Amino acid sequence: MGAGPTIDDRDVLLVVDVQTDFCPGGALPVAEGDAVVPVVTRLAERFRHVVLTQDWHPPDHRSFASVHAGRAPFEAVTFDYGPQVLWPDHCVQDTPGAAFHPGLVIPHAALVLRKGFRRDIDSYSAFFENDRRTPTGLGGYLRERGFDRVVVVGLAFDFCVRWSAEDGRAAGFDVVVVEEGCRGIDLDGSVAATRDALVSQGVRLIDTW
Ligand code: VGL
Ligand code: ZN
Repeated sequence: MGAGPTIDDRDVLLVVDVQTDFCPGGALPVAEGDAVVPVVTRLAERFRHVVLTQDWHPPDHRSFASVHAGRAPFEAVTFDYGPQVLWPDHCVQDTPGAAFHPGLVIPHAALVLRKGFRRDIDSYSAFFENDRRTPTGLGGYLRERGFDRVVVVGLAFDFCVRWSAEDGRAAGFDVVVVEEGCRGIDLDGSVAATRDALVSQGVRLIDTW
């Protein structure tokens, strides 16, 4: 038993992008990204309902700096749908880097939601692609399953965790982010900005559960 709030049948754990490429040694490593693996694995044992997301890009995905002549990874650009960071090639469909970290053991996860598979649009959020309009279907799934609280952990805190938490809240779910189960990329202060944004939008941030 953990020390945190009681977990019941209306709670779902959303595990965001705990994939090899986001861990040290991967293509887009998040500092200490692998440190979330045991935390998330243990937390998941206490949830009956778990959903995993998996960043899953075609090899020529438009978020990759490599497909834009003269651009470097981590540059900020503007696409037709708004601001976009250009990334190193990562989480290419069916490559080892796109696999879940081998230490992540959540056999009872009911759904693996892949995102970012359309070549011309990135998808940080588990709910909407980066145009903020194209739904992934997760909102409908969670509502139909009767969940009312979404507990979010994973990588990276300031990108896919942030966007997923914000969209979950906007969709009407209670949203809790457990920071011990997250690590961030931190571009230009984005970790601090994420904390402020989440709190101001009514997402509960807790250190541990
Ligand atoms: C992510 C950058 C690019 C994430 C995914 O999972 O936070 N970040 N693709
Ligand atoms: Zn990605």
